[in-house]
Amino acid sequence: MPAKPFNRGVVTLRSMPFWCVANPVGDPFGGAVLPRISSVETAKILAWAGKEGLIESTAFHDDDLVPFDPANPEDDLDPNSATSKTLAEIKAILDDAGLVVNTATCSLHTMPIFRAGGLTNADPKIREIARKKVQRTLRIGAKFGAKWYTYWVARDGFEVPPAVDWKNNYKWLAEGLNNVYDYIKSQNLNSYLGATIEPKPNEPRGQMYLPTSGHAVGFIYGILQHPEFFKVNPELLQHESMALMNAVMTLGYLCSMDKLAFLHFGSQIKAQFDNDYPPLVGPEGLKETAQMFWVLKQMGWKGVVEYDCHMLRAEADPEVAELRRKQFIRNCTDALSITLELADRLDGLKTDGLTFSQVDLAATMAMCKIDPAAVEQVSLKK
Ligand code: XLS
Ligand code: MG
Repeated sequence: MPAKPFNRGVVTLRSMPFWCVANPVGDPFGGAVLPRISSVETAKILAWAGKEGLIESTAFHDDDLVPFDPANPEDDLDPNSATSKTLAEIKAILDDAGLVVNTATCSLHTMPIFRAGGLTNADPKIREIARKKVQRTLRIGAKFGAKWYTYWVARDGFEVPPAVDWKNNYKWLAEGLNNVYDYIKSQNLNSYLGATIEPKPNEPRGQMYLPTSGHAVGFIYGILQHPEFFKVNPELLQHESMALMNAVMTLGYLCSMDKLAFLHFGSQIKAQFDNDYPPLVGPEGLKETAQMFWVLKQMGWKGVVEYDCHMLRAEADPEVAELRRKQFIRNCTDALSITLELADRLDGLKTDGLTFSQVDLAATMAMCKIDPAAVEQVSLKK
């Protein structure tokens, strides 16, 4: 039962990843609030959302679906393995709901062996395990028809600059990503349109090697063997807001470079840790979020919006965990609809002869559907 594409404004598909729905919402100061659910149970909630018309797509880390054993990195090639059986069960659930897979990403952050990095780990044995884990993720993604492979910087970063092998760390990273290209091509994993880099300034490491979209684009053109194959998936507002940057600029820049693959979408208080609030939730960012979708329309971009966030820990209730998980998906989708409506209201904004401040006020009135005549009457009364 293939779902109808969303195709509203710049958004072709709405994607909800496994990890966002399954998230038991712990934080560094307190443990998980919600009960953990299996990958099959998560797939069922996603299938529900697909049938409700809330999403058309999903995404996963390899570990979100099946565990990885470094001693048996090719278990997915054995059709009788527990891994293959679980993957087949999940695929049947997603197919029945018509959900397509936007991106597959390899978790190089959860297992303690990757604590000092995955693709850039100074230990060649760990880099080799990471390489095999990435290849297995690529095969798993291909089984689901994934369109992209995503490399999120994860633990490829540092806390102690003099302890970093600066002559080699970016070479190792390039080797890891060149391997993604070579493996996709050599194995004919033809569902992939390309691979993406997801930058982030910090967290979980003190500093990350590709902190911003600008760093990612520079890295793609500067060192990768196949720059045409790699794009960027920024996470906005979160990742660039953590470093006090503006999401509208990031999108304008990535579109101008033809390097915007898809969006990770959520909300963020500027300069804080990675809040991962659902879109439009939280005390700030309304204008910036609406303007993000306005600029995408100006730039003629169309593509997938993938939520990458989680419910607020404060509202997670273990007594009604499934209900909260479903409400979370609905909230994200409602927030996207609200955002698209707000962005549409900025269409045709007249800026000629206005100062920058007047443009901002006019945009705010248009976005909030405030009649300029009513505002004038109020100010004249004073
Ligand atoms: C973390 C990232 C992560 C990636 C996928 O901050 O957003 O969730 O999107 O590994
Ligand atoms: Mg993300």
